[in-house]
Amino acid sequence: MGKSRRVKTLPGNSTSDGDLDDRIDQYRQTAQEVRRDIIEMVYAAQSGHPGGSLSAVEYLLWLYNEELNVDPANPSDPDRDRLIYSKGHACPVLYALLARYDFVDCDPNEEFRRLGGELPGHSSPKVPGVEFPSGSLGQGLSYANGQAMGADFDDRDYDVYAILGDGETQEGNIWEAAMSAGEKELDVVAIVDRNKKQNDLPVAETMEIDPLAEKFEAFRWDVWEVDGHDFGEIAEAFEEINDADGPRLLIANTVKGYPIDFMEAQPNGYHAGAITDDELDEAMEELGFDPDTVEVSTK
Ligand SMILES: Cc1ncc(C[n+]2csc(CCOP(=O)(O)OP(=O)(O)O)c2C)c(N)n1
Ligand SMILES: [Mg+2]
Repeated sequence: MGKSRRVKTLPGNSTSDGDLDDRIDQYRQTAQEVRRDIIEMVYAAQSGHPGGSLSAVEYLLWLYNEELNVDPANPSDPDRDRLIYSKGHACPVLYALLARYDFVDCDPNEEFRRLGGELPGHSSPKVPGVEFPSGSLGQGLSYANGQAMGADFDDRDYDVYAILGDGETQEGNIWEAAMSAGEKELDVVAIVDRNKKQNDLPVAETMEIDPLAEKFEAFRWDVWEVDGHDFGEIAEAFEEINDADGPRLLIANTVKGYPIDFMEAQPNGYHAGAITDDELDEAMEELGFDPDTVEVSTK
């Protein structure tokens, strides 16, 4: 595993110095802003995937601020760490972060899901800072394995992270990749967003994936499990993850649609859809923003 642990100081509102508690306070505030950005983006486009974006905010903020060695001025640097975002339908969160940290300079509220727009509805590497063309679920872990093998072939010292949906782990390709990463002891860190819901229904009612930890352990992975909305738990897990080698899985227990009540209440955690005017106001209030100060219009 590479020794690069901290992001280069990212522009915008990145934090990576100072006391851990202070950093976590800052991340908590930033998380609310990122959630506002997600809701605005999906409202403006009148389509998109807010539920699985809202569940992914904390661990992605942690990666960008604490782990990833990436540089918006040189997003194709061959030595950059690789973030393979495999659940690419839930890309509003990724775009919100890439805009915040200056990888993209367009206005996501104008470009997301527009015909010919800069930010396609599933994350695409044509967007600076996006590594992997997603949309067809199940492929990101294999791609991450390839990147980890590439680091060895090219004698490079970058780290590889893969973000998977929990419903996504129903895909057969995930298990082929899990098996080969274990057998070849590949340096891959995977995070499963265990929000327990997928596109229509809860995961358990579609096809249960538990016991997830034991399944990965059987393929020789080391596994950590945290509350995926708790920066303190994420920080502790990464202290150990960073000291380990080989394939490592972080199960991030999250809530799909968090923390917006009407989204969480849906059987699919508001997987996808067009946010109405009333829902926009309600979501902003729940996030602590005055709806009257939100300036966003639909296309
Ligand atoms: C191969 C493939 N099959 C089906 C779909 C349709 N699909 C889009 S999102 C989704 C559910 C994903 O659920 P999960 O992985 O749990 O993601 P999250 O809850 O984080 O949104 C499905 C089945 C797809 N994109 N790709
Ligand atoms: Mg899910």
